Amino acid sequence: MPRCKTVLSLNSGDSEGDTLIDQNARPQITVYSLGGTIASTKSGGVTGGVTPQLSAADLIAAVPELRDVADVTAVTFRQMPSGDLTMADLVALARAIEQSFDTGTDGVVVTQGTDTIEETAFALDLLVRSSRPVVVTGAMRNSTVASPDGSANVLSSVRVAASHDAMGLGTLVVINDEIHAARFVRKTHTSNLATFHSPSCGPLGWLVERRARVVLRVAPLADFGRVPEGDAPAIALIKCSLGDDARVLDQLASLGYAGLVVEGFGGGHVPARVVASLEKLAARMPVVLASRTGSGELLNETYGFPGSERDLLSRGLISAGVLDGPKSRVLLSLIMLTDAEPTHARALFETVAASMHSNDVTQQR
Ligand code: DAS
Repeated sequence: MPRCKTVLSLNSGDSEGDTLIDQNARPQITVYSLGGTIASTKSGGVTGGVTPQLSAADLIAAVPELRDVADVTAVTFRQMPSGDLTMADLVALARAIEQSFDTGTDGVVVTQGTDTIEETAFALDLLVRSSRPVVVTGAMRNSTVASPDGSANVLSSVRVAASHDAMGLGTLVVINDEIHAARFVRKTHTSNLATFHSPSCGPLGWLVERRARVVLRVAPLADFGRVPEGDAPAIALIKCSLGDDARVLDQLASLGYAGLVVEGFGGGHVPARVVASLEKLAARMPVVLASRTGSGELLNETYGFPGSERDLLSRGLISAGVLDGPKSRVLLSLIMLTDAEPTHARALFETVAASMHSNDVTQQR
């Protein structure tokens, strides 16, 4: 029996049309596990400490309440600390997710290490074209300590992935009973359960009793073409700090980097002494200017001193808009994997970055 019904979409660029979860059918959810703390347990190795070992089936078996929510299919896709994931892993995962949607999955949950969720979730947001829910989750406490949070996060995530209200929100991060948009969420604490925040706008919703509540909706992301499988070109991410002359900038091209994201001070400022290096680099590769503050939109037209946002943008740097440095790097990596021509990369980056805060329905997928 088909679990989803296909309906004509008024504003989707997706030739297959949008799909709606059939609210009368039992939801079909696929859980992909990638490793991380949520999958970690004692290794018995010589170094001690926990390592990722639990499979997707193990994670699902630990949550009997899932039987009341959905039919769940478990897929162990990778088994590693999240810092070892690559862009190629994420492109492959996005393909697998799209295939599972094609064969009747209503929603997807990805479990992984929390360290890089803010990047992986945003990559999936850019890569997966379906409007069906994709939810990324993890855990801050592994299964060997008191009150591990993995099971509760899996249950909440499956509830969100099975929710009609989560359709069309892009990839979400569900953790600690909150629902966050991939484009805004950040890990903000090394160990606290409430580590995930969306500093620019707050969460889109929350879990209460057995329900997923979505109270805010994000603008649809602009499409930048189909990303091919393979390794993304090397993109450097450099944070400005007081007194540093950033001499490493002059070595980037010879080291083989194809692009750069620079996290400037405040609204998008760098020391005057590094301006010439950035201008030179921007003439040969895409150079994105983000803010190291981690919240808010890059300024555009306020300051006029050498190294100010006006100065840098006039010298060919690309504004990150509302994206922080790591997310800008994800976007630039995927764009360069799709179309490595620097002028195209610039236009594509600006289009996608602008769509984060646009309500122009013509940009919808
Ligand atoms: N083990 C780390 C990781 O894989 C941390 C975590 O999962 O929370 O990201």
